[in-house]
Amino acid sequence: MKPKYYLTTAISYPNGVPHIGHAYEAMATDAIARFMRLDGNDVYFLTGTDEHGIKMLQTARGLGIPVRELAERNSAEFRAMVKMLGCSNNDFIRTSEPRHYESSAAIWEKMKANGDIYLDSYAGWYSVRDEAFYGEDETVMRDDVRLGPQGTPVEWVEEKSYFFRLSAYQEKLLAHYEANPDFIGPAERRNEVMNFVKGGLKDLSISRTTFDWGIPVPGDPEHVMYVWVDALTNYITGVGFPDEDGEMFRKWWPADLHVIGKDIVRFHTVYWPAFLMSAGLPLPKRVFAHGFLFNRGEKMSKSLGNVVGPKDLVDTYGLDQTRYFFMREVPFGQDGNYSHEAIVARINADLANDLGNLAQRSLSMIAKNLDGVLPTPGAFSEEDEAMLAKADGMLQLCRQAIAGQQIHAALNAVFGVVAEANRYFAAQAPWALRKTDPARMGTVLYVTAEILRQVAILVQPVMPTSAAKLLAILAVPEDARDFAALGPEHRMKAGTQLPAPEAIFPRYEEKAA
Ligand code: ME8
Repeated sequence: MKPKYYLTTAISYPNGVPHIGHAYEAMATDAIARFMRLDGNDVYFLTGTDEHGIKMLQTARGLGIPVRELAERNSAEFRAMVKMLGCSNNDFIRTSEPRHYESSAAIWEKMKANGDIYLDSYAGWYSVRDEAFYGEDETVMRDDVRLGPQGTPVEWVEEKSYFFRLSAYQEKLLAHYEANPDFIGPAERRNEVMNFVKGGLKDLSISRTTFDWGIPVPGDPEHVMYVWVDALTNYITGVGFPDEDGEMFRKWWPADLHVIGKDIVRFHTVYWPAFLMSAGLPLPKRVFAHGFLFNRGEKMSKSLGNVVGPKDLVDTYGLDQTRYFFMREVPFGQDGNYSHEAIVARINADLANDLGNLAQRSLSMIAKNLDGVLPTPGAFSEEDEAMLAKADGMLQLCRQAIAGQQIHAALNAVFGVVAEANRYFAAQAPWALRKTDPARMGTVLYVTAEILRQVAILVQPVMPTSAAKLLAILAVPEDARDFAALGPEHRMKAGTQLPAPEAIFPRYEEKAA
């Protein structure tokens, strides 16, 4: 039986079309999902859209269309985006689906049955952009506008509301963070959350009565649930809740990993675990917050006019190139920048020069000089052994990196070996051995091909299409492309006929003005 691994992205608000931040999270989570699958896990990967709440309603009003239509239209855009990005998600959940209404009502009932929900009235600050309640002490005045901690405007809200007894979970949450040091990553985020919780938790308003775009509160349809109660619940709806005894739920819950952005850490590491504790359900094993992406250092926003759509990037640079750039360039968990220059530099230096040329030069030598037949290596020299050992060592480094969601570190390990292999190839100079020592030339080409094989297997999670092409020209059978095929026991078979090599990673050439 394979171990199971359930991971999710945040579900996006479809109040607009997807932007690079959304694409980034989807690509990264997909890379982790693919890595875990190739490493022998049974993986379930969920993404989707978060369709309720006042933000959606206000946007629809502004556009003069029914909110359902806005949700329909933009949810389809998100679905198309994850497909366009080559994501391997198993499901795409929409919070407007009947299964989710049923699930949200069920978790509400459980929290209520546990004595954690009571009726009162709320008076306080609310940020529509963040869909979040803030304490007055968390807000500041700037130019006559009151702003919340994320810099978004807040408004005064006063209405009848159900509350969740969050205050009762302060000690339990702290105990959970202490006992499970890996629950929140990266470490800075964990510290922030622990300080926030140590500062004291107030009960949380969890229903609204001034609009009706949401899931009705069971038994009191005058109220709709606060959008975050229903949003977070998507993670259990997606695996069959409320059918707790069902195969889906028993197999997949608790989630192994929630991938989210740093702006929604509090919801995922304070509210969500408290709701689950209250409902008597197991907690996710880990929540990892990535950073924000900025276009040349500026925060992306429609008003700044510097939003580049995910599709523009993919059309301009290619899908695998785009995925590679973001995964390699931005340490996962930190903020990052992107620009045309930075993307082109990565494509040309890492992909076209380092990996592409190594493949092209070595495989075309096999094609030209050996009729495309992988040569039988002679005895390995010290340099050969050292090079092969580095290639064999990549999996361990990648596993360590991915265990902590350090996707960039996994790529660094692999591309470090590619750089090493280029130095090896240049130093061994197989082209010079062609006349003087053809057997030695064969050994060098064999070693290089074997390194390419392992590199190609390990870059599949980030560049699935290009890796498949590289594996095809190395004649690696489709059933020998997972991580079980890495390492010395699975070396390439000498005598294999390789197909004609083709260039895998073209250089990016600037279009003439
Ligand atoms: O927060 N760079 O939805 P959302 C990187 N519906 N990541 C970014 C980003 C940027 N510039 N902008 C946004 C929500 N994100 C809720 C989530 S989950 C139960 C409910 C990330 O559409 C953001 O951090 O505003 C979040 O993880 C995701 O995109 C969706 O953001």
